[in-house]
Amino acid sequence: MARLIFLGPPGAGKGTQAQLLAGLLAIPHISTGDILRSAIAQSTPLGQKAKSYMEKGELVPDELLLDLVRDRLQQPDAQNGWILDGFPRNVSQATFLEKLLQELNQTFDYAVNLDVPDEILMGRLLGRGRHDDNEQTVRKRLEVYRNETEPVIGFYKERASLKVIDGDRSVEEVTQSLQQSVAF
Ligand code: B4P
Repeated sequence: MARLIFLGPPGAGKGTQAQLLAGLLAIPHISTGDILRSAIAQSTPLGQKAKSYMEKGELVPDELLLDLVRDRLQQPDAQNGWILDGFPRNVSQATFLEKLLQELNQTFDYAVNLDVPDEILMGRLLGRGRHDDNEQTVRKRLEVYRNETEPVIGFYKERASLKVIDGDRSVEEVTQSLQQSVAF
């Protein structure tokens, strides 16, 4: 059983690695970004509220995500492990998650920071071609990451549960390193 939180800047490969590792460990990959994109595609009330924030490269307001994460972690398939990808995105979400896990009587193994230099991130995101991957939005997402998400790394460092993985390697090498360091 593994319970892992994936951190890292946009384009670090959180989604790529979380999906691969979740498949290998047969646990759910819970990506708040994927959940929001699917809500937008289906034009649900959540999607309608999230759309403009995501298009601008801003974080979606916390209140749209907290109940969603609470519900998802209580689903039967999440009782034997999970990989949380893209949540928490700020210290207030991290504090919420800490309390939620206490409530659910769950602990997590590691918060994993995938470390990749900015110039590489830019190239990856602009090469991916997703709707929110134009240059202006990507710059905004990197700025939001520095201001709001980077402090989350300190949050987990203080709790001695942070693992830093060099994400500036091939997809296979990063997966191998994750298997050795956090999922065995
Ligand atoms: P996310 O969906 O989380 O996406 P991301 O951070 O941009 O990308 P990720 O790091 O997963 O990169 P990927 O593996 O795809 O967030 C999107 C938006 O959703 C946010 O801006 C925000 O608005 C909103 N949101 C989500 N969660 C939220 C929350 N909790 N609170 C508020 N708002 C929230 O990789 C990127 C590219 O690199 C791909 O093309 C991939 O193929 C390539 N790549 C990956 N690994 C590689 C490697 N090792 N070498 C070369 N290329 C690689």
